[in-house]
Amino acid sequence: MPYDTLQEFLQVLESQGELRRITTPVDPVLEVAEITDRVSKSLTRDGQYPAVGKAPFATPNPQHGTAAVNQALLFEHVCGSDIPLAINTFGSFQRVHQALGCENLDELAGRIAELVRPEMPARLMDKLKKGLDLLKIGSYAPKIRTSAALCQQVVLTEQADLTRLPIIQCWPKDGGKYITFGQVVTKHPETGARNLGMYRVQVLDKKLTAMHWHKHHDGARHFRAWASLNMPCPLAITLGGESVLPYAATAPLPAGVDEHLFAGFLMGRGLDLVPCKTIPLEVSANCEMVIEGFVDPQQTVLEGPFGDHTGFYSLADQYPVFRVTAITHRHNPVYPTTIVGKPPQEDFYLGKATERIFLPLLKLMIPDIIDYELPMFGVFHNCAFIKIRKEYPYHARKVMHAVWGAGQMAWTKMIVVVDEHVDVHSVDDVMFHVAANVDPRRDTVLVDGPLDILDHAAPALGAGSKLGIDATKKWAGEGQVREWPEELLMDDATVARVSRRWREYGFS
Ligand SMILES: [Mn+2]
Repeated sequence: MPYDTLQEFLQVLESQGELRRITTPVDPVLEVAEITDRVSKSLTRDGQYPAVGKAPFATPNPQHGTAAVNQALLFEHVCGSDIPLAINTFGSFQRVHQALGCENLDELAGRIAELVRPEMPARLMDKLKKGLDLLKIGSYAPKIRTSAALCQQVVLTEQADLTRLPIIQCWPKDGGKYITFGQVVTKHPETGARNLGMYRVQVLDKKLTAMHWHKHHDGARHFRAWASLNMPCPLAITLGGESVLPYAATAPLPAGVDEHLFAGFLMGRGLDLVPCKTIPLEVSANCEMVIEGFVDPQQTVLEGPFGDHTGFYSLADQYPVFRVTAITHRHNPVYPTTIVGKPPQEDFYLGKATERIFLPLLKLMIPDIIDYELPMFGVFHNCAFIKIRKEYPYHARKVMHAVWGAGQMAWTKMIVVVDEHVDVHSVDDVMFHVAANVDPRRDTVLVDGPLDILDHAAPALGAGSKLGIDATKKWAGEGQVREWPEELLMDDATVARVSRRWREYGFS
């Protein structure tokens, strides 16, 4: 089962040897980030790096000395703050499984697939929305309570002061310190639809931050709706809470679906929400800490640069300001945070959770897809490997174009399509078939279209070209004028027999 609070989750991790306490005083500026980066790029206790059951993409950096163990970290003494800091809590497959309360992600994917039944509306995201709407009638809807809440054991209004929190700066050229693991709650002023999204927050002063979000984010939509009424947008940054909340806040749900409902679905019970003290919003009662305030529709401020999950700095730009009206927290709270940068870090595992959990939905949209992999080096949008069972000439090209028309997958800059026998989760196996099976002039496709706005190589913001590589076996109808040789593959019976007798040969 998932955990009710961050601290419960941390206690269990510690009892399993999955959490390390660091008592040495550390600087919130860069030092926490550098320690955490080394730990996230180390082997887990069971020797995995970074993926379960796969050959490693890279090995830990030897110049980092004696390898650390990839564990969650609890920094008990961050200089300038009395509050301990938790990081890397989601930084392995095992810890993500635990936070989401599942044995493996495919099991969860199955539960999502059940939400999307055939009699539902035609468009996929409508199906998911309808399925999630049905949950509201069930027991997964959040319930608003007015009894005393854990996250409001201490209420600070006048004395609210962000500079007392152990907020970190991740990279040398970042614009400043950022809250990086805050689940941001907003509501649409007219529909009342609630949203939970994970957006970075740059701290500017005791009660002032910049509010960063991309135009297509639900939080930004809510803000624009408030701004069009000339009203400040109430907003709460929640930290901690149910162990499923950070994932729920990052999952690509249809607009208009409350992520608290999805979190309830993952928890197996509706979340308890509690009204905020100074703004008209409700937040999870089990949070460690809540920062309440309003986003000002009149004023913007320079936000950034910020070292992003692409491995590059995102440029500074103008964003609205957020004015803090209160900070509430439980007695002895823990402050959760994360870092992003070159993978693998925590966000890699949260992204993998989405890749696996949403595979059944992708298959519904594009039934040709057997499986796919967003390889770690591609940082989500730069590259996708797609496996198909090829049935006709140019089948791979049809699938590329379908992917470039499918929701957020449309932003994928490079697509490699492989045949059914290829291990789509192995970079080596995929690249073997790219190198061997591709005639570059014939088997590559270049198209123009929308791209991830974080793609700095795109000539214009969010727009540029994309590459499709057909690494499948070529057929006569695709311009293959001579015979294609057969690939070396052992027959299934022999593979099974040797596996069965492996120990008999003296191997372990
Ligand atoms: Mn949303």
